[in-house]
Amino acid sequence: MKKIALVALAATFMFACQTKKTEATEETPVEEIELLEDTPTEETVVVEETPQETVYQVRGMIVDIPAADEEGNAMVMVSHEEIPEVMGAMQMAFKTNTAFLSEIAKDDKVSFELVKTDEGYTMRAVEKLPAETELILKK
Ligand SMILES: [Cu+2]
Repeated sequence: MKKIALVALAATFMFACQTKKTEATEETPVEEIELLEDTPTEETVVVEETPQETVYQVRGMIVDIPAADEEGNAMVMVSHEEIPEVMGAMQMAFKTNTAFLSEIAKDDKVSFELVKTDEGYTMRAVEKLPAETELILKK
């Protein structure tokens, strides 16, 4: 009786080992396939999430910097030069993050990137121009 029990135990053990081996062999190619499939999917998502934007380099003068909201954004009033094929010289407000305007004040002459997306215009990369810079603004 003891011998039979041992053989049965050994058989169970061997079966268990075989099962594990089989599982391990099956798991490896599955993981590889998932990795291969993940890479192009992530790349596709990044391309889809990139917003369509057109960037114009614009010069103007800061007219007013109102208080920013909780995210640091504000509608900054700017008197800007003509933007060829977009709009003439005028005074208008652009949404921007005022965290980047630490060295910019009212009446400063600036150069900035005007970003046009489906959601409208935003202003970024604002740089102060020398005070003597001559701008062609709407009077
Ligand atoms: Cu405008």
